Amino acid sequence: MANALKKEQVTAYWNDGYLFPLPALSAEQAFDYRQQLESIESNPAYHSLQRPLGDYIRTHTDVVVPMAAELATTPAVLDAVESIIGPDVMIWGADFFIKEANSRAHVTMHQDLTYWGFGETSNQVTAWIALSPSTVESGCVDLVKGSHRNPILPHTDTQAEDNILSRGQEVAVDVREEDRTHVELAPGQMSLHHGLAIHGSNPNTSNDRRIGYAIRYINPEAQQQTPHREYALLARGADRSGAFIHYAPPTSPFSKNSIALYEEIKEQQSKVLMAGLQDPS
Ligand SMILES: O=C(O)CCC(=O)C(=O)O
Repeated sequence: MANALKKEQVTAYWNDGYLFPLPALSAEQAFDYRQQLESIESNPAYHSLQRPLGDYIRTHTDVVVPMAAELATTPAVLDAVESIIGPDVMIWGADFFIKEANSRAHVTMHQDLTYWGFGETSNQVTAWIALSPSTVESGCVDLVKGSHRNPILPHTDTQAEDNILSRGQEVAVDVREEDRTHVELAPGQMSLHHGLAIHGSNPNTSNDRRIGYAIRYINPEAQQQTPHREYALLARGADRSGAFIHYAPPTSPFSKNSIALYEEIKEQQSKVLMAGLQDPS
């Protein structure tokens, strides 16, 4: 494994709940993926799909867009992920977090595992790959060191307009400014974070878009605690759990079959992701 983590890096991940910066792509590859993404965004043919294009870009993009599945199965990324969760690696989610230049879009501080239905497991890790400069100015991800040692903490649903999260969830604890580690990344670099690590991000005050691709990797030991069906793309190794329905990467953008699969996955996952949604009023 050319990009396997060193022992000290693995130790740092488990101590801090995150690790960065790590190499994922060359700057040229990152630029090429950005261009592929932006050509999809600007293609009029993809603006009359069943859902607004932004929905497909925001979550489970690997189900409907070949370049998103290719990026999520990049060997250098999987090598680092394998160092954390072992040789059997599945993709459970793959989400673009895009903040337009000089926009108010932000992400409130939260723990990912709160609404995933897997409990407080360490059989997961998120790789966040930068496709544009991710800096304090552009609203990089901020993580709280050691916060992954917490259980799942209470969250409130803000559903605020400029919050990119599905329900605007926010952890109900005060996070001091000095406790935020700014995860600055150059295009092609990535960070890894644990699903219990508290994190969020501020608005983008730069003149460029901030584009990050967050891939949720799990291993077959991750056990869904609610009765809905779970889907995953097997990226490496094997899954003998029998608990997941495996899907293949798409071969063309937004094919009829991949859109149907997308709807099925969204319907099943929304049963847990949106469970107990609070009315903010
Ligand atoms: O991209 C961001 O600003 C937030 C990302 C995030 O919340 C995540 O990867 O879980």
